[in-house]
Amino acid sequence: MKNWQTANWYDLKFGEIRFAVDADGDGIPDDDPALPMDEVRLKSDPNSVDSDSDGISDIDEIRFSNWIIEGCGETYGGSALLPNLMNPDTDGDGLNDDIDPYPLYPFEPKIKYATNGVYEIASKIELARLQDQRIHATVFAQWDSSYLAFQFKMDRLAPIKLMVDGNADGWFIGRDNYLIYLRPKDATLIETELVMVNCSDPKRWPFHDLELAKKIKIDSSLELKNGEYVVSVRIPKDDVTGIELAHGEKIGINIGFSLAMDTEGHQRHVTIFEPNRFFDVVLAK
Ligand SMILES: [Ca+2]
Ligand SMILES: [Ca+2]
Ligand SMILES: [Ca+2]
Ligand SMILES: [Ca+2]
Repeated sequence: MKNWQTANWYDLKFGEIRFAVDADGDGIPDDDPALPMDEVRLKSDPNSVDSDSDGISDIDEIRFSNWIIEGCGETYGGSALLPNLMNPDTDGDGLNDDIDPYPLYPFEPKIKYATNGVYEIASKIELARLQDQRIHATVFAQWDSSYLAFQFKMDRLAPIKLMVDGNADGWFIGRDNYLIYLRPKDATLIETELVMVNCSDPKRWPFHDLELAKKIKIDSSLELKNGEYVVSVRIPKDDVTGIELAHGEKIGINIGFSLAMDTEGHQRHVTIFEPNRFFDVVLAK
């Protein structure tokens, strides 16, 4: 392919070339309902490549999101944020889009170190929040030298799916991919299932590594406190799989609450972040 002529990339084998008016030449057409996006629907300025003058071009702002609300087994929960080309601080968290690491999520992608160990509930720091008509949940997270800990406070009992990509290098890369199901059995009993997705060797199939999962002990608990359900989970440090607990480590997470079945009887999860997408957080001291 390296000898392929550049012009050949544009040589369509099917379909037809369509011309659209793009006054500012930024790649977003002015107004063409036959195309997936245009400046009219985005409410952006057809004569400016950076409609809100925040330093990020319109075309780059569109790429903040994958534009999917209903994903594969997952639905974006709460009031999903889509790029707003006319607002320099799309998520309204005080950080302008050009310096905000996640312009569509109004929280800091950081997990703070727990000076007194992760058992100290009072020092748990809020990471994310889901305000959905189906569930209100707050996620806390912290770490110490032995554990990465998450806590979920919910107004109703719901099974939780927590995905952790230990090295934030991709779900189908490495042996660092933790799929943790937390299933409440009654008001104070929770069942934990760990699935290790081991993609360290492309020849192994299926990726689910039962032997590896057996070696890892995930602690979890469920309490009913002041009318809220509190699920706590601890993932032990593991240099082999990739849960290295140190300042500056990056970890990918995806969190969903199982609230309904789809038409084929599979559980669907309402997610805090965009469906089927990881949110990278940094361990910080
Ligand atoms: Ca344009
Ligand atoms: Ca902009
Ligand atoms: Ca912001
Ligand atoms: Ca990975």
